[in-house]
Amino acid sequence: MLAVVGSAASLTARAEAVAPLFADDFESGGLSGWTAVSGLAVQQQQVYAGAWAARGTTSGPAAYATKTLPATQPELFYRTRVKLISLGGTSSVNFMKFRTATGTAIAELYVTPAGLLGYRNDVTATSTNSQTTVTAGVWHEAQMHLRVNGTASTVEVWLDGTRIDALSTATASLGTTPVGRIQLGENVAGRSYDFAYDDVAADTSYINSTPTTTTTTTLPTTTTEPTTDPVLAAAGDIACDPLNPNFNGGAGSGDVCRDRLVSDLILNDASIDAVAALGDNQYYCGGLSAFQQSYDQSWGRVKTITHPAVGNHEYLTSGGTDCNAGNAGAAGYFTYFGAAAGTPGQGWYSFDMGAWHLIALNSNCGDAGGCGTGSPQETWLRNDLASHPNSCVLAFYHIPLWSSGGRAANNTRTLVTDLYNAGAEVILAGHDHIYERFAPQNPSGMLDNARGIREFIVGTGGANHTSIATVAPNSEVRNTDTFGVLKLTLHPNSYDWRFTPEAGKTFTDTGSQACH
Ligand SMILES: [Ca+2]
Repeated sequence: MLAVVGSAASLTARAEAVAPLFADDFESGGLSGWTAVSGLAVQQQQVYAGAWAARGTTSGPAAYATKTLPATQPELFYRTRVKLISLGGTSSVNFMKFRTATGTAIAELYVTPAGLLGYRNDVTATSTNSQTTVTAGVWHEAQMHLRVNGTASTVEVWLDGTRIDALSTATASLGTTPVGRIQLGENVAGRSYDFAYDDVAADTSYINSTPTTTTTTTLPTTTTEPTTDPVLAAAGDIACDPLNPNFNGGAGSGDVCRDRLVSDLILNDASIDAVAALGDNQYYCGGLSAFQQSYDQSWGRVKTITHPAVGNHEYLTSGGTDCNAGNAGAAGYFTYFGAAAGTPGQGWYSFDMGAWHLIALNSNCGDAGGCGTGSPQETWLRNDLASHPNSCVLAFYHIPLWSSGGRAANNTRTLVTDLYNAGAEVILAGHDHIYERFAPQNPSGMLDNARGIREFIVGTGGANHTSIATVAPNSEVRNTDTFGVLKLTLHPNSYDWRFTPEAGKTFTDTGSQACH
């Protein structure tokens, strides 16, 4: 079955990756693609691909070229193949550099005399060396990503497809002037080296080492071809209280208490690597005995790969099985999930899957000690984001900031702002027992296809369904009658989503989108 592309934004992102802002493989036999050239030359002796490559060979004069981009870019990825034929002297040699439209240096990648890869922030005049060696005599692929955003600017560096964490940060100070020019080679005279360059490209998204040669025709297969990238399955609002009249020994009845049916989906799908339980995992109050009698018999069968978030029901202390003062602080939840739920009592923690960073948050803000600026959770989140500059970030928690189901709440807006500022891609929530997909939005709920976060509500874990109250702005897809899980395939620089319905239902929702 062909997948449906989810939005115009994903089309745009893919198209840009195919037709970059700028590319030069030097097969023209010259440097006519460049705006200004000083000392750099094309030649045929040291070539990565084709018949020509650029080369800077010098024992003194500078050897570089600059390209003025068609438009300034607050965010830019810049890739080159580079070969160190020789490197002499005692100074580092810069080989790729970002400048503003007026020529002011922003940041650059260099090789030290010892052959280590480093990056210089030209705005703050600070240099950082990695322990990564750029081996001489072989072609490498270097890529650098800048997002100019004041003190929350992003720098990411990859060598041969591996991100160099020592040179990557989400809290760089790169000023506020966007990138207007890129430079290939070293502009400072008095240095001695011989570097070759090929396959130069600049774009607004990660530049793959094997560029796709077709555009939209490749999109349908993106979500269906075999992949080894990790798959997360998520839903919330899951297991009925054992006292529920529809519990039926865990099998449920009609359209209620069908958490076993949903967990069968996960058990029978070998592609799923991890599960996110999005809160209200156990009704009516998440008492430990309720977890053991109900959740543990259904979703508990995949507990070893489950990452839970805590919901509002888990904090209740009356109204259901094992609900009493002893359940204060969501005691049953934290006891049942143990270390998988993070530090007992907090409800927030993070982990990595593949290239992605995933963050569980506690949207029961009163119980969490607040969700506002400077609260323990918000402080932790900002620090966690700063120390994990992954290009792709997902957060999940229970109570949504946006919903058409009537249960949205503003309490997480500061947390969402932190996520947005860090360039996060996806939020998963529950609370309304519906499925809903939103277009990418900024924290104010405005459409933002460039930097926005896409929220999914997946309150379809089996407990029961609720209805649509008022369709919210930027809501793209809604369903109120199908249990199931949202599967997210976490590619290194993009994700695919697919809602997988309970047996006997047909509703689905699929798409793909690049990370910011
Ligand atoms: Ca070439």
